[in-house]
Amino acid sequence: MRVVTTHRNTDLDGLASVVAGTLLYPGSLPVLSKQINPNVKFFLTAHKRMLDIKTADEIELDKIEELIVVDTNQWKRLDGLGQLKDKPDLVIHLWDHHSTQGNIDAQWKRQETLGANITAMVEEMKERKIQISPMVATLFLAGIYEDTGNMSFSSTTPRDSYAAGFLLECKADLDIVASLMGSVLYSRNQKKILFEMLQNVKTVNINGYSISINIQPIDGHVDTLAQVVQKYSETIGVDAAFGIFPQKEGRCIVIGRSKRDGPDMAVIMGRLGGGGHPSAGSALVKSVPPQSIENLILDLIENHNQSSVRISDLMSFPVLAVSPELKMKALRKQLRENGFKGAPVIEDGKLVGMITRTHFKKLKREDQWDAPVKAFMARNIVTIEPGMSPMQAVRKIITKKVGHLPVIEDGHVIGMVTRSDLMVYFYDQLPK
Ligand SMILES: [Mn+2]
Repeated sequence: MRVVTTHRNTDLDGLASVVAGTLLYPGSLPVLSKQINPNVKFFLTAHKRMLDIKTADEIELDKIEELIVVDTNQWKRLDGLGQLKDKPDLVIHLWDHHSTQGNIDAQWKRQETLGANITAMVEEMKERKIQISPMVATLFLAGIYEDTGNMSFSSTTPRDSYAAGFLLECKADLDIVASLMGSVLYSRNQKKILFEMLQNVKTVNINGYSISINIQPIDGHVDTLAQVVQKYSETIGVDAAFGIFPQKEGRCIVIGRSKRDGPDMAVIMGRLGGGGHPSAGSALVKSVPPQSIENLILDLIENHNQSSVRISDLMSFPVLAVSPELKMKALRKQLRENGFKGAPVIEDGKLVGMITRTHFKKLKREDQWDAPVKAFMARNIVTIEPGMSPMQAVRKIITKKVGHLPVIEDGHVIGMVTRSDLMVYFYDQLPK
């Protein structure tokens, strides 16, 4: 017997990959976990007799000779099939898009870092000219959209987009995809937990990230806590949100969500024994008190060496700092001589304003060039720390409507980042 299966808490990418598995491996039996996400449940209910899917307890495990695992590479994420781990001469094929190493030893595998796992399988079906029906194309497209956040997560690759285009050619129905995406249905239990979490919000600031960790004991079964944490994170608007959910047996479910430039969830959850993607991850932690898990997470964020670019890499320094009493005439000369566009204004070691060449437009009469800098400088100064990310700087520039961000460390201006610096970084070009 040939079985194709995926991870518990099955999402649309997981279901799509299982269905693709049945098409790529003819005669294989699709087996799903009993724990499936509400939108997967919704899809399966709507398409009842079209997909004949079993759970592990409905089949005879010792008859399985070939196992096709999709969208995960970890035994513990398979529901009811873990005992196959030690079955001799079981043939395993693996399709996965997670960047973290797993423990499923496959004879054949295709593991590539993609936005969605189904992307690689769609490519293979296209290559082999396997017919994709509109219904199946719709499910596949929903899988890609869900795992890539409608193509907006930074994990999205060009291949995900090409696969989505191909699925539209196969007549995927965007109305159904949209209703699957929009219909996150919260159960009473989920709402109750979300409500309790929102009543106990605390946030901390680490390395320029706003972080919220919420410990919320749960009793009995709760549908997809990941959706609760997602909603929590969106509602309070932090760079990263964690839910630690202690259960009765001394176990904690830990779920994390991170913005695109936030802390790497794959790394953090990996250290907790779980896994995930840069923006989403989870772990099941046994016999560690929730408070210790919280401290561990804070430690990991604090000490994790960011491999990505930080403001300290982009900023220009040294900066030309000027006194508020400096005459505008002298300032103009100094800026011109040093090739600077602006300068922080410092009084008694304190940053009191910003003066830039754009402020020169405010000067209407010639004698105003004899006035001091403080008469024209901007007083709403928005600063940034050297450890912050370029995207955090962009957000400040947009929301606070400034063009220059003095970089502050230990109360001192150590550099300057401008809108132009950021445009060069993101697009390799200056703004027009
Ligand atoms: Mn996936």
